[in-house]
Formats: sequence, C-alpha cells, structure tokens
Amino acid sequence: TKRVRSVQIHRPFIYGTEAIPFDPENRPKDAPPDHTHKWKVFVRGINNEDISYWLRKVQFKLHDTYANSVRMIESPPFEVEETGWGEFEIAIKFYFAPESTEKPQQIWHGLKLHPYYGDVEAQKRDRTMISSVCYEEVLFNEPVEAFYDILTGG
Ligand code: SLL
Repeated sequence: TKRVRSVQIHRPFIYGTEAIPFDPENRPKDAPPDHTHKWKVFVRGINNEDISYWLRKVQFKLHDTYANSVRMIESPPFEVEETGWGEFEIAIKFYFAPESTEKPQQIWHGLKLHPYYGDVEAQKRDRTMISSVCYEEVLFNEPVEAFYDILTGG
C-alpha cells in the first residue's frame, strides 16, 4: 500500500436525473395510481466511456417512500429506473476499485420532475423530458501504487 507521492489523478464523470410524465393513454401497468412520472438516476462516463475500472459500485439511496430504498448497482450501467410522484434528494455513493483502498464518497442530487421555467402546461402536453445533469470530477490524491497502475493503464 505504498502511495505515489505528489500525484493527483482526476477522473471525470456525469451524474443526474431524467424524468418524463406518463402518457395518460398508456400508463405503465405496474405503476401505483398516484405515480405520475417515469424517471432515471445515473452515473456514467463522459461520452459514455466505461468508468468501471475505477468506479466499481454505486449505491443510490432513494426516498423512504420507496420499497427497498437502497439500491446497490454492482456493474454498469450505474443507474436506477423508477416511477413516482414527487421530487427528493438522492444520495449517490461511489465505491472505488478495492485495490484503491479509497473510502466510498457520497454526493447528493435532487431528482427533478417539473420544469422550473417555461410553460408547465406545454411540458405536460408535450411530455418533455426534464433532465438535471452535472459534470464532476473525483480526485485521487496520492493513490496507492496498485490503483495508480489501474488508473493509468500501467
Ligand atoms: C415530497 N419530499 O413530499 C417529497 C417526497 C417522495 C416521492 C417525495 C413514490 C414512492 C412510492 C414517490 O414518488 N415518492 O410510491 O414508491 O414531494
């Protein structure tokens, strides 16, 4: 577990949510009657690059109103698809390759179902997708040698 001194390695990723109102004529059959939207939360590489060499698992913690609100995703695509009626904060926890000895890191992201600008009625009518997507980088400061090799393909 020797660390590579004075080295910082950044790895970029994209995370966020996408939501779309149900088609009133064609609701998902398994959705509870109070649900209004289909949505997805995800973590992925830039341009969908495979990031599983450094990001090994992602845990999404949904609102307690969901059954099995803790969803562990062990391989890509790191995403959860659900239906629902309300917005809430999702805790997204990153688990790195075990060789890294890095502790898991958690971020929060707000699920957005509704547009906050523009025409709300038009959005319902046209069933526009509402996305809330962010760019972020994880910083590995002085990674251990085994992880440095994984990160740099060495
Ligand atoms: C609100 N603070 O009151 C938020 C909570 C909870 C959203 C939103 C479905 C849960 C289920 C669901 O959309 N929960 O039926 O499984 O707006």
